[in-house]
Amino acid sequence: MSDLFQPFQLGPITLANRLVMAPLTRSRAEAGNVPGNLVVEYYAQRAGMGLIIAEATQVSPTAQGYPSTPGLHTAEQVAGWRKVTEAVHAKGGKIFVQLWHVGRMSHTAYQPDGQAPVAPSAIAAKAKTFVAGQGMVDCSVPRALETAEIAGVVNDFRTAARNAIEAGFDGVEIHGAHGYLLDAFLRDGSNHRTDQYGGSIENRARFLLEVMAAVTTEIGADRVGIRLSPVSPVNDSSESNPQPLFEHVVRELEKLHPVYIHVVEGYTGGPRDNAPFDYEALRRLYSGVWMVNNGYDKAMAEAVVTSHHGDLVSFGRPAISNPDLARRLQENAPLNALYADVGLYGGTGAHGYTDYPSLPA
Ligand code: 8OZ
Repeated sequence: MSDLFQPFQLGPITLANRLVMAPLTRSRAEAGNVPGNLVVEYYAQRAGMGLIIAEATQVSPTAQGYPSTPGLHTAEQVAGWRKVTEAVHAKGGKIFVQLWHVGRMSHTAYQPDGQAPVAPSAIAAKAKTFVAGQGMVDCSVPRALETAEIAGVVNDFRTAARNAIEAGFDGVEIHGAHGYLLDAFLRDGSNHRTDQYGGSIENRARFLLEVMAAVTTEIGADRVGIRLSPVSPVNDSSESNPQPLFEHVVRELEKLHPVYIHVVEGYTGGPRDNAPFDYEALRRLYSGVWMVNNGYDKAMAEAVVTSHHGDLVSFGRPAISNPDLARRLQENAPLNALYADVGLYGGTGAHGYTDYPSLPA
């Protein structure tokens, strides 16, 4: 049996195996962006994964950009998530939550008082989101965060991380990928600032590193991970020179030492070789746990763990369609395909969410 199905020590917690459910936006939160019983059932069904990373969860009201995404900034949201973590723990699973601020990947319809979303610079993402009653719409033109406002956003991440621990999560993953606020600050395509948060690589990385410093101080570095997507162009992300940028980020993360770094290799949900990038060079800069993602199957996962190019492997779409993915991989059982009639994010009910079959016991 390969190491893939052996226990793995992640900081203070022991994972049953090295298989991770990637964070996946599913838009099933109820009124007040509170996760309800359907969300409890969905995550409990998937507790056989060594680690679940619950879907991107907003740290504040301005952090939202899509319908029915959950939050961790109200007491009701904390109470809703507590039911999720209790159900996963009761089945022997472990669960982190991904904390995000969408930045410019938003629309005035989601913002308090219909204000403009916030971003490093007032440059609209050439991307779309979904607004009820309007369908797919262009992201709104954002306004640039004032320098003096940044500490407040850092504090929102700190508070949400504290709330996550209160809700019973084993830890948090900071969303530093996919063109959302922290990633948009990293990249020269979206960050045209002239203050200490723009210009040089050091300046563009400052906000993300301040968030990581605040959150690791608040709940302990061994309960904090981070996700990066060095060359993924999703959500209109662009960067003229990603290799030195991400090498700087990882070198600085080595000092803060979060419990893992989670890297999306290539184009999220698409080709792994869309742009040249030396992931091994990044990995060599980090002495902690390295989690890899994007298009892995069992053979690729075994190879990456055996060769020590990765410690943990996260799965997205297969974890949606297979509640018992870890068992199926271990037993070489066939995997369910995604249902053709429901989108990945669409729908409000159980279909395409909690109604994928498990193997008989
Ligand atoms: C797809 C739709 C909405 C959000 C990401 C959180 O890309 C997301 C997301 C993906 O990280």
